[in-house]
Amino acid sequence: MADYAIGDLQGCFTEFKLLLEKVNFNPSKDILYLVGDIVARGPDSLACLRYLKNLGDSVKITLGNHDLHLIATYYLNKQPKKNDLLDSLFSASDFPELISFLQKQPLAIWLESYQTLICHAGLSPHWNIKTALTQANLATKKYQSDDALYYFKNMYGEGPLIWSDELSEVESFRYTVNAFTRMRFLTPNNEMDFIHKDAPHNTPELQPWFKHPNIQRLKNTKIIFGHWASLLGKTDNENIIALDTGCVWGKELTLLELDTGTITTQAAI
Ligand SMILES: [Mn+2]
Repeated sequence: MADYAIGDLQGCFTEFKLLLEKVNFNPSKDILYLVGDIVARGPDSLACLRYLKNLGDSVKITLGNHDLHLIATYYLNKQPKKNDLLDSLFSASDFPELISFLQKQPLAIWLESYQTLICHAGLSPHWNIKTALTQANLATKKYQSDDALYYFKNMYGEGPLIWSDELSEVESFRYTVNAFTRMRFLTPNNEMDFIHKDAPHNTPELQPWFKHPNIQRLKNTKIIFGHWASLLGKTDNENIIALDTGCVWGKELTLLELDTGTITTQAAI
């Protein structure tokens, strides 16, 4: 019985299967957590989604920006971007079922026994774990509700860039989605920055969200996230675990065994 977390798949199905074989993943006893961005840019997003859906209760996913964008594209009846390589998914006979499977997944997962938060991009430094889970749960219910179309229509846009208890329902939805799925850097005013994607040493004018003092002082809490391939797994904090190591960009796919902290990787093919 083992619990694993794995970084952004982005359609890298071959590497995903090889990595699971390396750790002898057994879906009848093991649990696999995915930090999101299952789809887009890589060669086989369709196979990734079908495989995960068939694993049933042994897989848990926190949605990434690409996953939410896929669901929104479906809801808004739009065509996928060519460079996302999603044409075969959109023409698949089981496309609606795969969208529905993805839509059932939350923005954040709290693992009490590991005192660990799992999410795609990170934890807003304006929130403690309890507030973050409350906001994640509220936003998740909105994109799963009968009003999902309304929320997908209003999901896009960068503001508000800073959290406030005074935000409207739609504003707090957008802030929550952006913080959990798109955040990387913060400005000196603690606003989220959505322009820069490079490694922190190339972006000294901005602060990575996990370097904020409110995050650094979370001593007995771990945060597992993906989304930021240019970190290459480096956060300088053993409790802040970056699992996106850029498989889709020709680097590698990373898997963490939660109990032991053991890292296993599979190079991009
Ligand atoms: Mn992402």
